[in-house]
Amino acid sequence: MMQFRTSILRKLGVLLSIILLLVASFPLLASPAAAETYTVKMGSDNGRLKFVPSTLTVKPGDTIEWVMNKLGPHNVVFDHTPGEDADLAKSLSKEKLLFTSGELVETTFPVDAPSGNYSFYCQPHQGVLMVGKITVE
Ligand SMILES: [Cu+2]
Repeated sequence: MMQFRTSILRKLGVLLSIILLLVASFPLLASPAAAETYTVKMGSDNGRLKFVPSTLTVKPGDTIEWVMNKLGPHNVVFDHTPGEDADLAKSLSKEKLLFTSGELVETTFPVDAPSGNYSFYCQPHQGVLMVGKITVE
């Protein structure tokens, strides 16, 4: 009987160790994959032709959600990337014009996106400086 109890206790101990190990290692496993999503409003709440925020710092793999807010139509055209990579600029751009409040498009920075500054503008409102900058860390 005593031996039986000891064996059960030992098994419980092993089980607890495994559970603790899994729980403790979970944040380590989860954090590298955790990409952020940021929201940028197109047209400010107070009726200005601006991106809000107009500057943002992100990491490769992060996503920008461009939300049509006010005074459309708006779109997003990237004109400069680190190293002036025209193909990358094109792939980040969302040239479709958004007219309806609440409409959204997304740009995801590739996991191998070079660090540095990326600039963009809204085509219909480039003349009134509806522009912005994203820094990839
Ligand atoms: Cu615009």
